[in-house]
Amino acid sequence: MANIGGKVAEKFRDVFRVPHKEKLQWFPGHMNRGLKQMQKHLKNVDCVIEVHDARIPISGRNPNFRHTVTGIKPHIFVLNKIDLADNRCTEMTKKSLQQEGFSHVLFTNFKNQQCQGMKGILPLAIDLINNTNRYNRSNQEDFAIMVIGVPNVGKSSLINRLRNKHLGKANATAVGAVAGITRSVLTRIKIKETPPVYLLDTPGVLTPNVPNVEIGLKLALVSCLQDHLVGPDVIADYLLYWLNKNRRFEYVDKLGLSDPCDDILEVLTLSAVKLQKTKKIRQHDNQIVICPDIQAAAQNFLKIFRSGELGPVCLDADILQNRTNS
Ligand SMILES: Nc1nc2c(ncn2[C@@H]2O[C@H](COP(=O)(O)OP(=O)(O)OP(=O)(O)O)[C@@H](O)[C@H]2O)c(=O)[nH]1
Ligand SMILES: [Mg+2]
Repeated sequence: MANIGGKVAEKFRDVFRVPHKEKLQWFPGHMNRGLKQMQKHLKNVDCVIEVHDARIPISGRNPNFRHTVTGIKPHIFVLNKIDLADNRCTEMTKKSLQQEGFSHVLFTNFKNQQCQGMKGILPLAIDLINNTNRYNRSNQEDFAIMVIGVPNVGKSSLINRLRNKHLGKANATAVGAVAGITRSVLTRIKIKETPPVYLLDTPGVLTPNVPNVEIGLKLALVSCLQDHLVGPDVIADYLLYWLNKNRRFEYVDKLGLSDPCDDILEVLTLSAVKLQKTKKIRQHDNQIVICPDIQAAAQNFLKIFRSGELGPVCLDADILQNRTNS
């Protein structure tokens, strides 16, 4: 037992083990189709904006983008949702991305109309396009920019925000809190009149070969994967593991617990009781018993994390530290 901030806690896990699941599956068919369509459209665009979640600046980016979609056209890397991300990692993130060859990196919050990073996107894109060879598009008066990234990172929000800002017009593409809202790659949306600028919305595309389970769990935790593909209870357990490992005990008060705890079943049971979330279960002898609703408690735990109530996070802080120290 260890004493942490006046609270007694058990020794926490060093490694996360996925219960019952050797391999997580997360590559729906529409993503493959999406990637192929994106490649096909590439010749009709002048610049690519890649959006990613600032809470996982390193993990989960699709390396296939590098080999297929980016690399030919000017590229802007946008790290979004900074309102939920730990800004102590910003400098390390910039340094690490520069080492990887990303020279145009912007940090954004599309929930905030005044966000400086958002204001910088279009001027930077126009500047990059004006300073590159547009080849087959040299005679085209309009600028076309493709917005790519893994699911649920804010690609459609970026398009809507820029359209609101530069054209004063309402949203033109659907936005939603679960992964996989945009399915079509053909949506060409005007966001500026002079010069005419069009943005191409695309479906979120994950890598089919996620190199390790932990990356998949981080993607799931920030909602780049739909919860049912991994299971809310497994994602909640990974969240508990990460919070304890990083000595982030805000969850203790938020869930109404008395102490930090590393046992997800215990945490979710206590939390379900506090929330008065119960469900009826029929037993072998046909008797109905009322039990704490573990899945509902898991969903609540994920919801408070995703809304930022447990504080800003960088799930890649350890990777960044290792990279920048080496
Ligand atoms: N907190 C926060 N939420 C954001 C931000 N930007 C977008 N969101 C939310 O993130 C969710 C996903 O946004 P979308 O714009 O639909 O993301 P997408 O990348 O187009 O998603 P898919 O089409 O499913 O691939 C929505 O609930 C948005 O309201 C941000 O900067 N901060
Ligand atoms: Mg979308």
